[in-house]
Amino acid sequence: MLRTFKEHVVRPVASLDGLWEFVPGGTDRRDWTRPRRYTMSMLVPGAWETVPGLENHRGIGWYRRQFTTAADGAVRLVFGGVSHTGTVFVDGRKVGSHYDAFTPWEVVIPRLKQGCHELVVRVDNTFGKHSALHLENDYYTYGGITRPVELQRVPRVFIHNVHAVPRREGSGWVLDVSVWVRNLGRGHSARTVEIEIAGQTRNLGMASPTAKETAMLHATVKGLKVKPWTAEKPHLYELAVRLRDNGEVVDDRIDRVGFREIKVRGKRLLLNGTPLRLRGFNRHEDHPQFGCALPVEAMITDINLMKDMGCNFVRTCHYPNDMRFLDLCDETGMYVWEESHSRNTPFGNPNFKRQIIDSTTEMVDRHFNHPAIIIWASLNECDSKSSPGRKTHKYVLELLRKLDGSRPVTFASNKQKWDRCLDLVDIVSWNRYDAWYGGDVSNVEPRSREYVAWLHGKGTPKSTAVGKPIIMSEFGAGALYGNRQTCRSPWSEEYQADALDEYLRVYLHDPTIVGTAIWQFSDVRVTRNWRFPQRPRTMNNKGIVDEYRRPKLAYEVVRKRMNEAVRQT
Ligand code: ADA
Repeated sequence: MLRTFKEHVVRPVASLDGLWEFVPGGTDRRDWTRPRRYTMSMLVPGAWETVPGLENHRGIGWYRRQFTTAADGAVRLVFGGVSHTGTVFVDGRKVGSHYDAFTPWEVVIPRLKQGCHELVVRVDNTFGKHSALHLENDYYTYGGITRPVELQRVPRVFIHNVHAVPRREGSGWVLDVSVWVRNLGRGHSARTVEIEIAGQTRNLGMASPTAKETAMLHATVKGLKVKPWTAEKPHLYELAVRLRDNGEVVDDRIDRVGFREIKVRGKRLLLNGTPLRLRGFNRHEDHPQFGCALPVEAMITDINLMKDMGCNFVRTCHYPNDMRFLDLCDETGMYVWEESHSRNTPFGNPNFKRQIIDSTTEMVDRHFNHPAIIIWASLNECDSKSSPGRKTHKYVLELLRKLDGSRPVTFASNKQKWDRCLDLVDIVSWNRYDAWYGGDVSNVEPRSREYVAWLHGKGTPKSTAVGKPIIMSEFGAGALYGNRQTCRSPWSEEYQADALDEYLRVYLHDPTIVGTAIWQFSDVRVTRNWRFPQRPRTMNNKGIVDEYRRPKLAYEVVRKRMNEAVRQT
């Protein structure tokens, strides 16, 4: 299942998860020779690196399975994520493809005969000029159909997507609802759009998309008697959208709404009008037993561990996450900073602009309704120093605001006082390693004071961000699990604990720092030969837990500091 709940009651949906036939292809992405034999089976969702012999396979993989349709008509195949490029063939005919592992995508086949069909997916996780976002990096690009797959039967006119924006109005709440209705037919069609939420059913009016077009219907639902959504009390309401044709319900889409409003006011972040302070982690989707394809059982373990340490916040570094993880954040109450796929990404690749726009658009379009997402971001540690770099930051941040004006936007910067883009964001976010790269624990406080004063100082050339809230979006230190040293030297668990203790002592009690995101939750695999050859174990070892989620000494330090901060709010 794509979600932790059923998105459809009326629309027939079948999960295509399970064992598919599989055969690894070569490493040459230009080779499109269809395999004659499939020699293995591969779990979907899953990463092929978890299969012995394929741990380092950077190339092509071919997947195949059958599916059956109960009647002639249109089908919609939905992929939660394919890493990193998927090309889909049905009965030998190419029907769609998609680049980037981290956003859901779909293939709609307007007419398919009733009966059994062959589905083949060619997966490519190679690096090169074709891939501007997936590249040698300080995390690993796995290979496979790494998130769930669904087969849906849709009528000629069906619900393509639904967005819902909760807004406070007076003492109550209203809901701005947008419904996109797609028409696969050759003629004009009109359908009634009805919604049901919090015990109220409303007719939103008629959507009448012309042939092969999509029409959007917008309405505001007022007078809702609901409880607000917060991390402490995550009240969720089911939103059912139904399409009626002459009174008969012909399609539906179910999502959830959390009534919460996130605003920036001066140096503060406000949730439902109350100052909000974020305490949490950067978390990669990575696990030695699952690659990036963590099952929900592993996802909820990560959330429970973060909550156990007193955290209420997670940054999906550096890409959009699995919708089921976001659902769990909605349900358990975790604030999320979600960002489109980029980490120190060079802008010079000719494919970059198209690919970052797609990743950003798909992220917002598909993850729009998650109340847990309170911040949109992109372009982690990219070029925010040069004029061309500023142009890129400008169009990406403006795109985020155009797609969704209801959430603040930011990017995580490591350009310190050379940054030329701080005027473009709602929140200033800094990645700082004052106790690690070129420094030690004693650097943390003086550097933090210096930068906060610089940002809010008068007259500094870059003080265009005066008066904006600050999130310390990354800070940390490396420690090898089990490396215990009374001399407390770097890479020991003791040093990491000392560093985190000082970071949190300084950051959690600075009123202008509204959020902290430790780098990082767990140790993760990185790409071999990445430019930091000194990554021990070819892993990023700054996790507070190791890759198997075994706590390092810093775990207790984080828990103590975070809970101290909770007591003081
Ligand atoms: C950067 C980057 C992270 C990670 C971190 C580190 O801040 O954003 O992805 O590489 O450095 O561990 O050095």
